[in-house]
Amino acid sequence: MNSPIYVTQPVLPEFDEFIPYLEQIWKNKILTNCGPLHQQLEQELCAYLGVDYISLFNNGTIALVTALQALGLTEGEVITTPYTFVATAHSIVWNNLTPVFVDIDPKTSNIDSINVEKAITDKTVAILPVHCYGIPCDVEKLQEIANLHNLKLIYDAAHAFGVIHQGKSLLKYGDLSIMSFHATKVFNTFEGGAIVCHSAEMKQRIDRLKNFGIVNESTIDDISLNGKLSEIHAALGLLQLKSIDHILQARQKIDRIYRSSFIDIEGIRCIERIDLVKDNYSYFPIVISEPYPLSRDELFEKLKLNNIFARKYFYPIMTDLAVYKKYQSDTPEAKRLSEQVLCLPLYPDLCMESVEKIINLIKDN
Ligand code: T4K
Repeated sequence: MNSPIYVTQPVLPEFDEFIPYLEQIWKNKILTNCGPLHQQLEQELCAYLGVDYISLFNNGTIALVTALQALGLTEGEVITTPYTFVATAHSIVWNNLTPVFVDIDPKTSNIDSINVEKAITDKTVAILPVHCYGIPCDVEKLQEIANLHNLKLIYDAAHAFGVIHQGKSLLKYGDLSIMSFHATKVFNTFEGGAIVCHSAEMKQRIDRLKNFGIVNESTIDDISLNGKLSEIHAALGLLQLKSIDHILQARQKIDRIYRSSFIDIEGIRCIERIDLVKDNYSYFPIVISEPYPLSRDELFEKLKLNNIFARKYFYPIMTDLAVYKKYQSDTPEAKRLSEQVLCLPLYPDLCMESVEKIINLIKDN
């Protein structure tokens, strides 16, 4: 039997390249608490991504929780999308805020700004959209709405590493953006994440919040978490950054092959990527509907029988999860998309033979 093909597989640097970093850590015995490798990675990421300030985190979820705290959001409603990974919604509830789920635009899979505007009440304090699959939200319109209603705008940019939109980093929009460097992401540090912000004052606030709220040895200003990224993880990030452009090129090649192969299949829609200066091809979602002869779940099972493990990112929508039932709202577009979507394997080491096998299984019905 062929070996299994998963939705993704992390890229790793050459093992030997990691050893000098380990030697450095073993020699100077600085393992964490924003040491030299952590600082170097923050600087190199700012330069690579074209942003002013980055604060590294141990994962994207804690970065999200901290981002809301950094903006002083302690009560009220946060408008967000039901079509996302649970971490987005969890971060709102962890801050004792109320998530208000509004419907998406099925063309992009992102929150629809018209629905955002309709959902604003006198309790609304922030908007938390997701650049789903790395596809930019309607950033101009969302900023306009946030400005008009005096709301904070935080982007969950967990999928948006390196995306350039209208000539600048997508991470520059909004008050804050959070990233994930999880093993399954375009850029990984095993586990990891970051907040991108736009001022030295905000960076200092976030740096304190991710370190228990410590100001100095005798002053603690906030009741916050430990969100620091260790030196080993930062070292890995420095190495990964060296090959990021090759990683993105390899992803683009597979994205193009899939896209051109499915163009003539009725009932298969590839979610279009906006014409970006730089894309990151972070997922390959297809949307399955009639007259394609199989339902999404049937295609999922067929691929699985052939040892191909596509994923239903993002099914179910948040409001269909028992833990979010009390935040129920009517989001038919998100529900429909979640029942039709399938993310196909996409990662740099996916060989052409496997890509062809996946395409043929989808074509032959
Ligand atoms: N916001 C959004 C919009 C997000 O999508 C996420 C995370 C976050 C926030 C939170 O960021 P983090 O706190 O995670 O930094 C995965 C990831 O765990 C999660 O990071 C990600 N989104 C989500 C979309 O997907 P699972 O449960 O689907 O992962 P898992 O373990 O099933 O992995 C998928 C496939 O990847 C496996 O079948 C095999 C492969 N894999 C996975 C891992 C972990 C490997 O080859 N090696 C590995 O080490 O959640």
